Amino acid sequence: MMDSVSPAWLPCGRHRLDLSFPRVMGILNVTPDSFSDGGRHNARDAALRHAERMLAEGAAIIDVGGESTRPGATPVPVQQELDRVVPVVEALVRELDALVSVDTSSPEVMRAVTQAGAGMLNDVRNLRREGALAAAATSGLPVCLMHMRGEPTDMQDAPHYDRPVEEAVADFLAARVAECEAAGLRRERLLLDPGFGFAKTVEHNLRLLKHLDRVAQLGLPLLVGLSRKSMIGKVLGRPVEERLPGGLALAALAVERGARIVRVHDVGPTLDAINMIWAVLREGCDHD
Ligand code: 7PJ
Repeated sequence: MMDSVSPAWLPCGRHRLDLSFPRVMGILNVTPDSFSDGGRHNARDAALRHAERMLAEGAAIIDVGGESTRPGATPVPVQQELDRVVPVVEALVRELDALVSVDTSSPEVMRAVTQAGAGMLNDVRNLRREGALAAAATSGLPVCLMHMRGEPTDMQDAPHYDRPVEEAVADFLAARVAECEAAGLRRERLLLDPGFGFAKTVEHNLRLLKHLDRVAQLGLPLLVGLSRKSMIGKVLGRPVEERLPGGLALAALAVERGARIVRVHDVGPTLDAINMIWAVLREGCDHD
């Protein structure tokens, strides 16, 4: 299972990302409630400082998001998303030389952040928005395709799968990869994400993680986002600020099941957890 991922090096604009071992993607939300310590300039500086801290803790990628995709959230107008995201991407690239991923579904934002020096696109709507496939194809950047049904506004309305969720997710992603390839996106540029918490019940999420190897079998690098999610809250009865231990357990399990990028809020503790797990998984491999 550990060697099913290819290739080891993912070209990401001016950066190359080594995926021969698991990496951490640090979450940088630039929605107004994220760094609400004053005016716009302060918010930008606070975002930069936070990114700097995550990079110092070992994040390989900074994932910038200007649209809340929490269950029930409504989409933001494109101009607002551009105003939030583009200056932060520019600053991260210029001042920190960071490998920046952008969490967006909008083709306008994809084009603008590509210009601004982003190295990866991350779309929770798997390029379903009008024009997104074409924008992603022209960007030349790697793209993370995440499984979600419906929209954040309605995705948690009694999600149901006729087949086991991991089968449904794996088949959906396989079909989406084929559609992306037909639109000119090379397979080598795609990453997959089962979309924990998106159009899924707690039981779906637990089952999906248990059988994550089913999605890993598709042979593309696997990204997972589990950090602070409500499945941890529901199983452990913890509020969002007390979900780190549960999140570390899930991150470690995801890596054991084949994940290569773990998208988290708490970079340092997550790296300790996955590096420790990795040392065990790797044991003996160098001498085989
Ligand atoms: C995910 C994401 C995820 C990917 C969000 C949150 C909600 N992108 N963006 N995977 N989640 N690829 O962080 O709780 O799971 S926003």
